Amino acid sequence: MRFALVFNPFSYKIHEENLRIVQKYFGMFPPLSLAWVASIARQAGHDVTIIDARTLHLTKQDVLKKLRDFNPDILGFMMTTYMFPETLEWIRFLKTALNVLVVIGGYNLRVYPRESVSHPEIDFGVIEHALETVPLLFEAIEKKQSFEKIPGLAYKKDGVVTVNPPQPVNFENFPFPARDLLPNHLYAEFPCERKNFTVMVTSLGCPYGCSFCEAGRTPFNPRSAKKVVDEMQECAERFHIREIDFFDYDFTADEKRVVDICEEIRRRRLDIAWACRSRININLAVLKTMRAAGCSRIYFGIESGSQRILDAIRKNITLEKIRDTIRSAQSLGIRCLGFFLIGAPGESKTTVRETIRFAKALDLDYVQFSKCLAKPLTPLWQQMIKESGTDYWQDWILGKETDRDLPRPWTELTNQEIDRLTRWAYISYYARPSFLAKALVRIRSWDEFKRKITAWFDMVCFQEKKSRAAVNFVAYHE
Ligand code: B12
Repeated sequence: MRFALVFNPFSYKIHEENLRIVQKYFGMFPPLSLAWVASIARQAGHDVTIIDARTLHLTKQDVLKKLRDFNPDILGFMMTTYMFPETLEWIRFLKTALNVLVVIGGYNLRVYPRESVSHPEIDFGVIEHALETVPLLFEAIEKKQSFEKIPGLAYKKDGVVTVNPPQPVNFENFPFPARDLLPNHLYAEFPCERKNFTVMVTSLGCPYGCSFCEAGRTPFNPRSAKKVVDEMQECAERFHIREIDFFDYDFTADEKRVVDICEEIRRRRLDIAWACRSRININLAVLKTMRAAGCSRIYFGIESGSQRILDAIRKNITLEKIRDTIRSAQSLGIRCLGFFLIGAPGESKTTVRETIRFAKALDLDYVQFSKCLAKPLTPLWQQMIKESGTDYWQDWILGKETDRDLPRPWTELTNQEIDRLTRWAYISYYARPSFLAKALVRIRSWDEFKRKITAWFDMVCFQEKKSRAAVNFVAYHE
């Protein structure tokens, strides 16, 4: 089969958890999910291409032209809940022009498999992982066999959506993402210091149960240290990658695995700077090992400066532990970024002020304040459904809802107040002369200076009163 995967550009949404200004400067990231699917299909003997229309700034017409040259039998798209309608619009356009089969996958299929596949332009949906499902699906299409026994597949049988339950997969058995099909030299993230840059995922799931996160209590499914470092080495040798951001929900969940990865990086003398996301419960000895192996930034989920809020969201950490861990990481020269939530259960103006004060006292290199959102599969989503009597996200997937601010029945703050407090949190954090002086001293190149100073001015001086939806939204791109 000839299989073309398309990553379409996406716009800013009102219901997003981040302010528009933050989305704008996030960066350009490789469509990693599609790169996994591509390598899985290729391993099964199919011809595959990926068109990263977002990064290459391609229009629908440009993509159509490229697809006509490739002449696919089947098109593939990744679906998140939030960007579903606009990806569907791309699918509609390309399917009408090419009249080929369409398969979709991605996180949204786990939440709404039936609703996603109910649209007439979708032929197949892969509910969880592509590893077993895609090779079996392509074989069944080629041999004109039944789809009944293919695990993890949603398809239409006599016009009715049928869902075959998925089977668990072992992440260790995945081939490396097909980065050879991507424009690796174009990717970067805001705090990035070296190029080429990429992202990696080395584990699935998260054993913790925070109430705002959809990954809570999903089985932790790690790849071995050897496999992880083999992929890093491939990145360095084949794609000239010198900086990697590990996007795992909690890269440090298994201490022994982290130490093994670090020792293997050092043994192979890989010259790669890397960053990762971690919970706050990580000790000085492990941090030292990470630093020695090239870890330059850690993104910590801190969420709040109020112990009451931390307990309400079931974060299972203390303010004291946060201070301790950040101090340890900083003492080793690791740059620390804190993720914070505004508008969490039980939040008031007072607790937001506590959070801002706490973030400043931690003296973090970067902070991100997100508006707490009822994301699908979270306890907060269940609460929103119970209190509003409808499932906004389900209606959104079915095309019955518009992009709008969602209710937050768990706090006394209004959406307007949450928006204003979030903007204020950023401005009061980043506009401090002490922060600016420290950040300027660390800048290493003219490009980095331009990127950071423009973002700073945008954030502090020109930020809009309320983030607007934007069809022509362009993320910053170096
Ligand atoms: C890397 C990443 C990105 C990258 C690359 C996106 C991409 N297409 O690869 C960037 C930074 C661009 C990105 C952007 C966004 N992302 Co993102 N991203 C991730 C992240 C961290 C890792 C993805 C990954 O590689 N996982 C490992 C692989 C093995 O698993 P997988 O992605 O689930 O893919 C497997 C299956 O889902 C399936 N599959 C996936 N896609 C397809 C497509 C086809 C055709 C088939 C057959 C199968 C298939 O097969 C894959 C291999 O088994 C995940 C979180 C996570 N840890 O998974 C979030 C995640 C997928 N992203 C998420 C979100 C919200 C977004 C954004 C909306 C954020 C924003 N506001 O801008 C955008 C939307 C992008 C879009 N076009 O829709 C959510 C989705 C939640 C939801 N309910 O839909 C997640 C789950 C994070 C989270 N916890 O919130 N993201």
